[in-house]
Amino acid sequence: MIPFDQDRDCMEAAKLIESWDDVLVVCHANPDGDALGSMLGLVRGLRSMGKRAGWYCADPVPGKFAYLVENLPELDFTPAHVLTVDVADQKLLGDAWEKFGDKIELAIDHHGTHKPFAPARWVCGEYAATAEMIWCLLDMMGYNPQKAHPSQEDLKTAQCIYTGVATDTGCFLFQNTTWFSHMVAASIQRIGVDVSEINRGLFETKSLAYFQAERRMLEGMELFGGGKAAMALLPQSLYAETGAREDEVDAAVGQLRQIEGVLVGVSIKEKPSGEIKASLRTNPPANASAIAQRFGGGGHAGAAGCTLDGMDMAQARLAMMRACEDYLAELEEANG
Ligand SMILES: [Mn+2]
Repeated sequence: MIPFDQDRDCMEAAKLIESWDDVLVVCHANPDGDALGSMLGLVRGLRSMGKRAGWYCADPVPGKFAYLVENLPELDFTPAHVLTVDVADQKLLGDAWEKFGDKIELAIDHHGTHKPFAPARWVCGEYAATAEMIWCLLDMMGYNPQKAHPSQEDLKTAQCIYTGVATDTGCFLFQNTTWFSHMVAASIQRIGVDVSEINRGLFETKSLAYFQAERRMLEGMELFGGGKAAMALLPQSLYAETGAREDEVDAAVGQLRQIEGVLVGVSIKEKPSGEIKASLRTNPPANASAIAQRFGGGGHAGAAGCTLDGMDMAQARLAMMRACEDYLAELEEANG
């Protein structure tokens, strides 16, 4: 079942967790589908195996992911062991770092840019989603939902894992999608999870306010770098004036690289705190993470992000344009 010669790391992680009880699983702040799906899928799996397990995220679960957390209580015990899932850097933990940082024993993560903060780690950049690793881990620990009559709870666990894989692969469209992503999805569909219903909720249904925000975003979009890069600005006023939800608008950055000839799509977002964040989505051979790293950020080849410290929107726009143009020029040089 383990696809990337990681049997040992997976087994070590499984052994460690098997020896634990009263386990707390933590994901990163501002959680996405993979963070929540990995965390809640693991918690559900551990509970099915008779362990006391709870979860913590520094930020609330977005409404569109509410089904993942159904029937799962908030943390109602004092954890003895803590592990993190999908967390590439302790900075991303939010207040979970102050609350549980000294108790973290294990990190499971699929970010190639992972900055070690836990004493034990299973980190592998080959997996499209951390949820794929959790599916392997549960399998390794003897949790087998692929039985003939899965319980409602088994189906819920599988829904969590599917959500993680589907969101991090852009519904199996992104370049990070592997045969193993499809295999995990296939095994989940086989036990009876209605994936088309999940897909509709995650990828198709959008609020009317979102379409209004999208129209404004596209109106203000700029092409640069000889047509190889596209940028959109997402000021707080965009959310305030259209009523669109941040998580819906944030995902729109993916559209920029759909423009023919565009290798780098980037959005510059103003957070409520005034902090400026950039999200990058690239097509090969461009590497989003390589650009984000110039600003101390990181991520994956196709999707990455960074914070533009001490800049306002206008400064961030210029700095990011310059970084993208420099990067594209270097890329052109390297590829002849
Ligand atoms: Mn992830």
